[in-house]
Amino acid sequence: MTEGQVIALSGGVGGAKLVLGLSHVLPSDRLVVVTNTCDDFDHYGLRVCPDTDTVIYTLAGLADAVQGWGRMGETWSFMSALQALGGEDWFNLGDGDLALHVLRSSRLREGASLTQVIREVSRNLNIDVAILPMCDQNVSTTVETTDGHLPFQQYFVREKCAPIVTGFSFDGIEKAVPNSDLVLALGENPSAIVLAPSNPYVSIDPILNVPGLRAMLRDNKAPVIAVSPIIGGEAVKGPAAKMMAELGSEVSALEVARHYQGLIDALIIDQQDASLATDIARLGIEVIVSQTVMNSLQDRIDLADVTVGLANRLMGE
Ligand code: FO1
Repeated sequence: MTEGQVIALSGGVGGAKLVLGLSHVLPSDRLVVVTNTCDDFDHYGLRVCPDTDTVIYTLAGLADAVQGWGRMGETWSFMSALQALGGEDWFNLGDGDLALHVLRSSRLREGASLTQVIREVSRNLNIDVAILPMCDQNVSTTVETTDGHLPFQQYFVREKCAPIVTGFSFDGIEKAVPNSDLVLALGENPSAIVLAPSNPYVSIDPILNVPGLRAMLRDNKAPVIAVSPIIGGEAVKGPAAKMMAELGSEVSALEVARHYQGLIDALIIDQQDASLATDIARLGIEVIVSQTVMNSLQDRIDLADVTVGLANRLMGE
């Protein structure tokens, strides 16, 4: 087992499952989680950071794993009072979740960086794993659809992912700077870089599009391993498969391999997709067939073990 850190890039619920598994198989000082911040937006003057918050709640044992976002056992007094006052209520803010948005927004207004705020929140929730937003600058995904350009949360929540997607843009990304703690971690001989099973287009690509970051990952000695979020032609959760189809791509783990080709050394696919292994290998990508459906905590741990084991083998080669 090499001693370097495992650096995991994650979006929301799918990526967070593998991150939880990794947090069980690695000492906390050997896991660094980089989160997508292009889902982030200002709502009622509050900075909401969905993918980062899903990872925070997941590692703190507070997540509503079924819903995929927010806190378990949440109450909704704020939302019912807001509705009674006629406030726009398409985006649900639970009472406990609201405390995080209020605190974070206050700290950001005081001049703290998002990284600093996430570090403070993590410490108060007894999370030892480093959770790093991909950058501290404000960036946001615009979903280009046949109904026009939509801010990400309006596409995802208000329109329930119904519009037909034609493309994406990551507004502000050209001014984004890779998280400095991430750059440090990349310079300390990490043992693996993992693209967790999140949406390739709107969760992983925003991170890879932070100027300079894709090259830093590709050129790092550590193996770059992706876990396919597409299983049997379906996304486990969310709009990845629908987006893939609407963009005219084949909806498969092979398409995921094509999407990451040139960056990844290996792709972990589910047993259901074993027949695709040869075609993926032809792309120069090592293929590992394993169970990637994560229903139980043990599933999460087992997939994390497979991922870390693969990294060690590739590092040894
Ligand atoms: N997703 C929804 O589908 N409906 C919601 O009302 C909703 C509220 C919400 C509040 C805080 C938060 O951190 C996430 C929230 N999400 C909600 C999920 C959010 O849209 C994420 O961007 C998606 O999970 C995609 O990553």
